Amino acid sequence: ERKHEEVALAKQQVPLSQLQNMPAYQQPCVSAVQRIRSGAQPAVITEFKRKSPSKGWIKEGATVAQIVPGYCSQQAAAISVLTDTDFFGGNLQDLATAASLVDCPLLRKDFTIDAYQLHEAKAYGADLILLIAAILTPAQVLELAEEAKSIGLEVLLELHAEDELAHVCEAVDMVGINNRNLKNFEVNLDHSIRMANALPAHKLRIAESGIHSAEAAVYLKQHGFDGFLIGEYFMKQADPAIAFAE
Ligand code: IGP
Repeated sequence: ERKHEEVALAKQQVPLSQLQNMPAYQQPCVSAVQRIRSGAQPAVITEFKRKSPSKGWIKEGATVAQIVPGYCSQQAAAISVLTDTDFFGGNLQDLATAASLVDCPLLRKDFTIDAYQLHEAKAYGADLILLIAAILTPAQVLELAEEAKSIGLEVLLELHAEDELAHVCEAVDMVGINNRNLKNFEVNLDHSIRMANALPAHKLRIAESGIHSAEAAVYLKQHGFDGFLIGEYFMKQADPAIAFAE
């Protein structure tokens, strides 16, 4: 409780009790897991991303209203919205805007290190949150995942290195394997396939990053991935939703 308040204060954000009174906090989440399990495979989680550390600006000045409704009407399994400002040029208002425009499950994409951010995600309209193994201990993943589940959020755990497999726990709904090594930005699909093969059979497997062709998606699907998270390839097109439809 104390910790929440400290984080809120440090970031000059609203107190937890105020987040809990926001309308979206009271609403049930839409399940991305159910959508992926019941929908046509493979599922695509499309991402709204203005810029990235590896590519710089992809679509400077792009608005959620221009892009997110199209992703939704083209049957995205879920839509990822970056809320990190420094590296990705996003913010919480982007998430709130997306939530007001579509009923597709929304992933809050950020560097989650504190439970406060989970409550914030829920209050601004997220259905699903990201935990990144590279910046958390297995104990932190367990604690944050259980807290997220307790407020109805689903959890996507992102892995990259082999030694992060120990971060996978029951409270995690889906495992994302990041094809991109965040230290050198290299993309290696075969490394991701080896990682996916080492996961418990019942977890949904999502391949993330650097997917720029239908061939890459087919290859990953043939090797056991249930879905893909794709941002830059769509965002760099004149119309991201039309690129996704094709
Ligand atoms: C999307 P790409 O290469 O299709 O734009 O990648 C997504 O996987 C990438 O944005 C991402 C990310 C992250 C962003 C993967 N893990 C963690 C922020 C934080």
